[in-house]
Amino acid sequence: MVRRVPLLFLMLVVPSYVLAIELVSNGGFENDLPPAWQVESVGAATNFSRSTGYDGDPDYEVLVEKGAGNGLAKLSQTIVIPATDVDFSVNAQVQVSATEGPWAAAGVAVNYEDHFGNVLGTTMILRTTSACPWVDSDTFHMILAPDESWNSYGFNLGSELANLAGVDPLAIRQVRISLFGEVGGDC
Ligand SMILES: [Ca+2]
Repeated sequence: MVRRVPLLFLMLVVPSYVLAIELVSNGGFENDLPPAWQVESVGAATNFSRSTGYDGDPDYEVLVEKGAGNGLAKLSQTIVIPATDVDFSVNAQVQVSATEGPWAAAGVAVNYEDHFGNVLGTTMILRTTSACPWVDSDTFHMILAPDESWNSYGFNLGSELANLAGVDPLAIRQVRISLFGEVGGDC
């Protein structure tokens, strides 16, 4: 069972500016992961690697991977946003598999947080195996990656919040962007 999330680059930009301001630090992973990216590992068989070879271009990508056994691999960054009218975009290749019994999920998560860092809601771009118990709610919205190829994903945070009726947009002060692979179900 391997959950892989290679990422080419990740951007959060203020669209109303003539020259978009990129809010993500080291969003192209051209530099070492810390200090901009926080590494979190729970359980066995986690892997975080930078390489130029995960796709065909000469630039770096990052791989976040969680193998067999309950737990998660997560690479995240908290970003203060000036408003919710912010465009989020990411190039990612998301792969999941599981043997009978356990479940797996992998992808990119955006947590909407208040100024204390409390999580008000979450949007995920992800793939899951069939036994994954996660379901949409008024504070949790899943966007399913259509296949396991490199794809570009993106949304405007303000528009996406229409899918999260339980989140007060005016309370959002920061977002935490995570690349994650997670395994559950006691495999
Ligand atoms: Ca490359």
